Amino acid sequence: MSTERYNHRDSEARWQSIWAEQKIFETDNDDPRPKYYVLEMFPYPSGRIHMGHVRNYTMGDVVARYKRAKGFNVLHPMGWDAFGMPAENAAMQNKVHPKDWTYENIATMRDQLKAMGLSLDWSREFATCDVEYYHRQQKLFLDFLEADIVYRKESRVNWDPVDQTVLANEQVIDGKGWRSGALVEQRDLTQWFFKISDYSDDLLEKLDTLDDWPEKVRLMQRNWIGKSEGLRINFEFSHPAPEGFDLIEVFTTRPDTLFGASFMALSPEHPISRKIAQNDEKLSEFIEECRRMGTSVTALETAEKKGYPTGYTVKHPFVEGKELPVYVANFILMDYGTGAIFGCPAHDQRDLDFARSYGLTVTPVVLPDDATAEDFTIGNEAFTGEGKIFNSEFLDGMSIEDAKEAIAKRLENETLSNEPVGTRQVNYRLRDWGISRQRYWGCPIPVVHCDDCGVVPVPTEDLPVELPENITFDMPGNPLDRHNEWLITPCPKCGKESRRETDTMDTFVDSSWYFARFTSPREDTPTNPKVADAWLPVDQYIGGIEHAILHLLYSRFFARAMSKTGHLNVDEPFKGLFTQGMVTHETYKSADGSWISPAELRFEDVEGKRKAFSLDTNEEVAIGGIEKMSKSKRNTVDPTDILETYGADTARWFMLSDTPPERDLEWTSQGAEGAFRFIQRIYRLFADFSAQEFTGGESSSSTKEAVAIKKVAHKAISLVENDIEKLGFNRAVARIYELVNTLGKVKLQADSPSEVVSAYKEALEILVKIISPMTPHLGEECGKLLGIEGLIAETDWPSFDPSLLVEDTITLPVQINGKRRGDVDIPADADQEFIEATVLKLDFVQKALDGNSPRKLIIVPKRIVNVVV
Ligand code: ANZ
Ligand code: ZN
Repeated sequence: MSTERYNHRDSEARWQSIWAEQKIFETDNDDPRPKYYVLEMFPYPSGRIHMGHVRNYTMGDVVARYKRAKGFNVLHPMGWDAFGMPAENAAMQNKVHPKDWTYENIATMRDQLKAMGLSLDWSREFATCDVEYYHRQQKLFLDFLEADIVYRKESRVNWDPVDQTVLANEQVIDGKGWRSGALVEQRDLTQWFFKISDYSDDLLEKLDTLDDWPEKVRLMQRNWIGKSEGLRINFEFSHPAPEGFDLIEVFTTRPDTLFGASFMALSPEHPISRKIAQNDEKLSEFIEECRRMGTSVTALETAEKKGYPTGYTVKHPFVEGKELPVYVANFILMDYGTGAIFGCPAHDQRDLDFARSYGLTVTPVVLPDDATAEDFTIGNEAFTGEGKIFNSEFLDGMSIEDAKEAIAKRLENETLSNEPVGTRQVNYRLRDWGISRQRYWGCPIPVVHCDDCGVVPVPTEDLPVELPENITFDMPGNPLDRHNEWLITPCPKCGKESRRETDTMDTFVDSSWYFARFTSPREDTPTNPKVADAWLPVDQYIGGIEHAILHLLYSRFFARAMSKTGHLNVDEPFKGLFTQGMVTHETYKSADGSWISPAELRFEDVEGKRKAFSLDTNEEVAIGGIEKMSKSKRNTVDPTDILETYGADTARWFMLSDTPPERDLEWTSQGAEGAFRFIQRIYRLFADFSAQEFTGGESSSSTKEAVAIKKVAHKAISLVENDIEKLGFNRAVARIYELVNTLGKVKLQADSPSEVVSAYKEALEILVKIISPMTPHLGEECGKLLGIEGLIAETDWPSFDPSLLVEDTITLPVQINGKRRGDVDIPADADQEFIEATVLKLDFVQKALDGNSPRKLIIVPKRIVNVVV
């Protein structure tokens, strides 16, 4: 028998170049077969791929190869999300041009991905920093501008004084810049915005149609969009009122608590606050202090609730003579609702914290069902649950819902200064998307600023506005601002000297439409709408949960905006979404507390316990918890090392084995070795078979044996197919183990019956096809051993014979007087008489009968047998 080992080093590179030469993964847009678009979130070219990429792309590749084998025209492209700050940081630190840094990283990572044997259409590859790509993105921007989906407005921004850039709220952590760690300041800047809020309702409603998305992600998006239905209520100032203002308008989702109101609060940026501050220096100072604190949601939630009493009061709309003091408070946002609230401390935690600090009344107006009006008090926790309204005149006894409706009805019909007192309003938390970034390495916004004409779009025929290459990073700030040669340009309208916009676009813009560009990546226009519509939506999108909110929401918005401007005709870009778990690894810590990488350790069993020792000092090192692979904890494993030591198929196989794909997967070297051995085992099945000569024997049991082999193999097809369709890769792997184990037990010899030999060969032909999506190089190699013509990567998925899937025996539980005592195996087609006779012969039944005949014998076909004695 052959003892030849599978040599992944030779095999993998060889098959990769054959696939590439024959261009078998290049996809033709005109192919008439049904389409299937599978996409993994494209990587940021940070330098090298990590194990998370390996897991992500392996999953996508299994789907792509499987769907191809199932007869689909599969689109499976790859590209690079290549703009962004790390390239600029590298430029500043290492004096390398962001462009060179980026393209060098891309070259390295492309080679790494190619070594994984992914069935990608590399002919469609692009990077978002390619001029050809951002040229078309600029065209989209201009079309959005014309369609009124883009606008400029002055807005308060989080300003990172070190990185000299605007930060999104999510990039401000504890008041500091997420990257620089510098204390964030507030600035007013004129910024470009996409009107995503126009689509709030649609983005929310269509979530219900995305059945192939994880519910978790849909929920996160729902919360992010944050629809709330409420009431705007006008309160009238008592006299005196601030000059020019008679009313304060608030937005509330709890008008039912109106009788529990004990104060009013205005945002520091509210026009009334500013008006009052004109004559109140202390208030001015307070407003200034709030401004420094920042507007990020987290900053507001964690900061102490602070307020400034303006001295003004407003009248309660229902209670004669009741006046509510007006505060300016740091926890009221200007860009939500109306920037003003009425506070009801008993039923809102922030209001309660505020009321306790400022000694304001706390009157409960919702009574929990298990409390009595006499005993119910509010301590340090607001009551936000269900109950009946009390202490509220005409609302008393109502449910919260009914009270909301009653208040809305009353206030809608009253007026103050010719305005309705109450107006129903739906509010969304979702804000317009500020896309301006004061950075060099991004897509330039294609407009110029002319003193005479104002903002003038760059004409389409003058696109692209290319990034200048001769820039320097020796000063902080945006190099575009000081690049006069690039900056100064004639106004497209009047020809006068004007200045280019120096803001570039948020990199989330780049990743919001790349999936559409892949459908015709070399087109002069952003898309070829016909082609894009034929491919979209992406059938299966795979990526990390960290993109569950922004990236997916922005892409969904882009699909709508691109549809409105004629570039597409779909709303939802991703039909199926799958978010894979992370890759984790043990951590190791030396005595001095520093993290140690697994590559610097050797492991040994000491008295039955696994211990780690430093290769360097031989000292024992503590084995710590299993955590997400990260550079800081030094528990990463370099995919290149793995690919070299074990090969791509082993890495792929391990990534798919054991752990359900949505869960975190722990990478262990034992696991990798196990996968490696399994690959060898599969190879040996094929090598041994192909090395053997068969002389064609016969035996009486050969038909039975042959059918048994066929059954296991055909069942494996059906199960693996079903598992891959559901992305249950770990289950598919388990089925393949079973098949391989069964085949391993069949010992073929030269004179083995021909029937058995051919059944075995058929099983191997099946095996080679069902392992190939997961271990494609091994598949090709084994296919060759079997003498299969052509490439397995181009072979159809095997079809199973349904008659072979029928179970021939079934197991029935047997009860004695209603208690289960054992089982009986009977042929699936056995009749009542046969079952009765078989059951009565069972040992435990005979014992229970003790020589008597049963009083009754009940057979529920295919379910259960009960013997009554
Ligand atoms: C009175 C009230 C009583 C409220 C009560 C809540 C509980 P959502 O659901 O997120 O829309 N609010 C309104 N505008 C605000 C702003 N600009 N800054 C900070 N808070 C604001 O939340 C709506 C509730 O948040 C509103 O309902 C308002 O407080 C507050 F027992 O009004 B409520
Ligand atoms: Zn002009």
